[in-house]
Formats: sequence, C-alpha cells, structure tokens
Amino acid sequence: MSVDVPQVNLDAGPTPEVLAQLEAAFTAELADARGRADVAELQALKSRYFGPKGVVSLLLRAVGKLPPEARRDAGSSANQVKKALEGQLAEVLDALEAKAKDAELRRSRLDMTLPGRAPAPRGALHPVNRIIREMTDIFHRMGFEVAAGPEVELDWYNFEALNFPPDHPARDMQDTFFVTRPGAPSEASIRDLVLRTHTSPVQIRAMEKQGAPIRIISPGRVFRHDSDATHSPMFHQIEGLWVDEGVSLAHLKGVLSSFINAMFGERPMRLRPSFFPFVEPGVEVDMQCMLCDGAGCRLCKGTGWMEILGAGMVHPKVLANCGIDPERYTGFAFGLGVDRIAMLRWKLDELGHLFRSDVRFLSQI
Ligand code: FA5
Repeated sequence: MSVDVPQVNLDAGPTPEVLAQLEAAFTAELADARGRADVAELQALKSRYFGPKGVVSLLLRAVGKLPPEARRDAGSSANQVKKALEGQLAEVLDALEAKAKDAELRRSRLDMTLPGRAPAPRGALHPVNRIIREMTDIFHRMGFEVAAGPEVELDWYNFEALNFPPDHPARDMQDTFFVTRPGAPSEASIRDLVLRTHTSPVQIRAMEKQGAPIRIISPGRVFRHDSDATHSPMFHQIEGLWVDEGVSLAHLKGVLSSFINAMFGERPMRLRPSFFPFVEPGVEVDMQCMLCDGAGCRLCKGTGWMEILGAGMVHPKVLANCGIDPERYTGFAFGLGVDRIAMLRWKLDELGHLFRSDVRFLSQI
C-alpha cells in the first residue's frame, strides 16, 4: 500500500530509507510553504503528515505489522523522526503567527491618550458618603476629631460597658445580629460577639484610649434586624462625644442646633425625653420636616417632625467604666442617623433608595 504524498511504501514499514525519504519530502514542502508565508498551507501540510490519515501516522501504525523482533527499532526511529518534523513545523508556524500578530497590532495601534468618543458616564460619591463627609466637616469645624471602631464588636463594648447589664430588657431595643465564632463550643459562648448595633461602642474605645478631656465623632456602619421604609438592616450613624470639666446639656443643644443650621439652614429642632442606659438624662431629637405637606406627608407621616438622633449626658457609670472620674468630668454623647439625614436632604420617601444601587436614582442626586 502506498500514499500519494509523499510516495512512500508503507508495507515495508519505517525503514531508514523510507524515513530519510519522508524527511526530505517534508523539509522541501515546509520550505516551500514557509517561503510563501502561508499559514493555511502549513496547516494542510500538518494534517497530511500528522493527521489521523497522515503519512507519519500510517507509518507508525504499520510498525504493528512488522515481525516482532523488528518492531522496537522501527517504532523508535519513526517516533524520533516524527518528533523532529513536528518540531520544525511548530517553529515555522509560531514564527509566522507571531509575525501576523505583530502586523495586526501595528495596523490597529491604540493611542491610550486620546479622549473617548462618547462622553463617558461620570462616577460620583454615594449619597451616604457625601452626607458623611459633609457632616464630618461640620463637626470638624466645631473641634471634633474622627475616631473609628470595628463593625464586628465585643458584647462588652456594644452593651455591657455602656451600662446594658446582661439580660437587661433595654438590649431588646436593638435587634442584634450575633456573630458565630468559628468552632464555638456552645450557644452561650457565641453571644459575646455581635455586629455592632450602634456607633456608641466607639465612645468606650476612645475614652479607654484617650481618657478625658475628649471631643470625637465616629461615623460608620451599624446593623440591626430591622426593616421598613425608615429602617434598614444596615445603616449609618455618626457618634459624637464631648467630655470635659463643666460640659452640660446646654452644650449639647448648642452643638446640635449649630449642626442642623449648617446642614439644612435655620430649622427648628426639639428634644424629647428618652431612655438609653448609657446616658442620664437621655433625649431624642427631632427636626422639623423638610417636605411637610400636612397629614399625608410621605416623609413625616403628618407628624411635622422627623427623629434624627438619640443623645444625652454620659452616665457616670460609663465614665467610670472607662477610668474617667465622674466627679470631675461630665460629658454628652449623641448618635445621629446618617441615612435619615440623607432622607431629609433629598426628600426621600424611603431609605431603600439609598441601598438599591439604582443608577437612575443615584444620578439624580
Ligand atoms: C442609638 O443607636 C444610640 N446609640 C444613640 C445615642 C448615642 C443615644 C449616644 C445617646 C447617646 P437609636 O436606636 O435611637 O439610638 O438610633 C439613633 C438614630 O439612628 C435614630 O434616631 C435614627 O435616626 C437612626 N436609626 C435607628 N434605627 C435605624 C434603622 N434601622 N435604619 C435607619 N436609621 C436608623
């Protein structure tokens, strides 16, 4: 049996003469195709020699029909020749392909410094981050420095040092997400780690570190099992703390009304008595509704007011927990709901708009 190209007698198997003949034919064809720089022709050459019906494959198959004592040497020399020829072909193909790629890159040269053709949509700070920056700026001008604390917090900082004793019903005011420690042995032992429910733990961390006098704010994310139009499971607060000799509730009112005036312009606010275990007395502060169109107002539901923060005079027990002498120092603290401030600023009817990442909404702000 013989094949057309090259003319090789397959019945004899891969004898040295046949292999030499094969090499000569292949080398001539390869040089020819290379001269024309024709990749398609080279691919055809590859399949004619090494494809399933290619001459090299047929020769290798013919080894099996040789007498057993001749098979080993014949097989080994045929394989050597096959490897050598494949190597030559790959080298030529690689060189041609690299040349073609290079030519293509030269043709489609890209100038990265050119301006875009269409006006690209511009990115912007998220509204919540914008508000946080504005608020931080206002408090900074009143002498507050920025402090930070972790979002995964110890029960001690989130509750106990803030005068929430274990099992105290006040803990239920803040629907807590507990965090499981990897490999925690029992339900009881996992309850010492929480996603912080407010930014107040930063008060403790800052007072422990810095002592008194101290004047800080701390913006950050907080988490509660809580969700409706004005409550979100993840939201933002800014904690404020000012402890020094002679700090009073009047200072708190002054700082808060300065903040509201700087943020929204002259705007009435009101303080309502409230309870937080870490302050005494405690208050909640409302700001007059920005939108109010009466009973049906979508922002304040007709009350005319919108709660924006909790505050009060730091409880003497909390000062003592942080090693500060409550006989000498007094102070106030507040926790502002940043997202509520954003709702008021942009007259949003629900908090959800801030967290859906809908560009149609975000681009209007
Ligand atoms: C607290 O979190 C206290 N740590 C505040 C505080 C600090 C009191 C220092 C005294 C001294 P409260 O749970 O009320 O308080 O939350 C404070 C503000 O966060 C609220 O006035 C409201 O504006 C906002 N807020 C509360 N829950 C949510 C929620 N689920 N989604 C969005 N905003 C919320």
